[in-house]
Amino acid sequence: MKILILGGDGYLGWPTALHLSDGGHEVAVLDNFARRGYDFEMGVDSLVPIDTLQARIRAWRDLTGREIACYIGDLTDADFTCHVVREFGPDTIVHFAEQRAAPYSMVDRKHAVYTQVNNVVGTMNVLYAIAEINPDIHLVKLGTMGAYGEPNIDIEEGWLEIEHKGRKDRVLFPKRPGSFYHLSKVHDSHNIEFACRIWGIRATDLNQGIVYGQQTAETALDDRLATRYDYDAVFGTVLNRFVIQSVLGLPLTVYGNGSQVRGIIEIRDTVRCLQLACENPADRGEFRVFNQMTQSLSITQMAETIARVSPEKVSIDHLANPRVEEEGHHYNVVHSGLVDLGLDPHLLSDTLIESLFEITKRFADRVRPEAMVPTVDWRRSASPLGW
Ligand code: NAD
Ligand code: USQ
Repeated sequence: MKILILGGDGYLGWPTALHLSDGGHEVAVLDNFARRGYDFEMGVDSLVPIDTLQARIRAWRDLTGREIACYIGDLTDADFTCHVVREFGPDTIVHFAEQRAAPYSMVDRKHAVYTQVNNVVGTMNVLYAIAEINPDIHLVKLGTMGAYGEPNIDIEEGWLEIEHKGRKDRVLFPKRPGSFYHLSKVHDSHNIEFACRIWGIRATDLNQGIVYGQQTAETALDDRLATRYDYDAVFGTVLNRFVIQSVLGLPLTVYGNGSQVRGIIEIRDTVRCLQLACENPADRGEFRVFNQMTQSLSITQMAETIARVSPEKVSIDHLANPRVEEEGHHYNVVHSGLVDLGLDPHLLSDTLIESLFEITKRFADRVRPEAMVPTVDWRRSASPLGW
């Protein structure tokens, strides 16, 4: 297949590009380097150093003989988006290219508006490019488990059968997310479902849980192929942060009482899920949804797991929660769609955590400890930046 990967310079887009290229697909990546720009804005950097996109692509070609085409530009530019889709002519478009940090979207009005415009407008331009150039293209779009929030009923895969006053219907599962970032994913999902209905395009919405880990079989081949590994309180995700805190001898920062439960997935399963979704496309007109997570843990369980595996003694701190979140809630998620397609999940294991300790130790001197401290406060419409 010809697969265009939007956001192919990011934490997940780059390893997915390598995995699909290794699987024999003809791959192109597109990125505007916004993610590298947020690092400049905040004065932080990926813990594991990453090469430029062009150098990574050269390294992959030198090691494997496989070419990856590269487009530099912004999806909010409709002409650019159409140009790339027309020129590369993909069978599948994998869309990772959004501002993806909840805290970044909650800094202030400017960051919230930027997040929603970037994400919603970029996705609209992709939908129009598909409809105008080739409605047969399969859109594989990264969404998020957090879009559902914490309903007091089980979370189904995207759709819900309801019976109301004696009548039945199948509706999109109700959403109640916890940040303006997560809301941008809800808006995207509605726009994509509508495009499937009116234009008959095919789409898969992958509601992914929190990703942890840093290496895949392909990125581990050479340091030049490494993907990013974030530790700061804005882009660093919880399990990766707990690993890094434990290596640095810092207390693990549990927000609130830690009873919030979240769906998680290891990065090797992310790239495998993307491959399965691409190779088993949705039907024309179908808006297909998978919950892309492999297990559920509370934040306290995550912290206790890392503390147990850590060779050094680590403490667990409960910070006043800077976010507005439910605690002690019901959380039972259906996530069988990708398993039915062939996913064999890697669950959180001591071996994986130990390998992350090793990666972290190699680069621990690159950490700016003050960037670990959460400064974005959900309850204030303008949080102090603190960076
Ligand atoms: P990332 O920020 O590392 O990668 C996103 C990439 O998209 C970046 O390289 C960025 O420069 C690019 N981008 C952003 N806006 C763009 C635009 N307008 N035009 C062109 N390129 C643009 O994020 P990630 O962690 O790799 O996440 C990828 C996707 O997966 C996101 O959509 C995110 O919401 C979703 N997701 C991530 C996680 C996670 O834990 N990392 C979990 C669930 C879902
Ligand atoms: N948390 C802590 N301590 C920390 C960091 C986070 O207790 O030091 C808690 C948060 O309060 C939250 C949970 O851990 O309850 C997850 O936070 P996170 O920053 O790891 O993840 P989140 O903000 O949910 O966002 C991440 C990705 C996002 C993706 C989402 C998947 O950044 O792109 O969409 O995970 S999901 O959570 O399923 O929506």
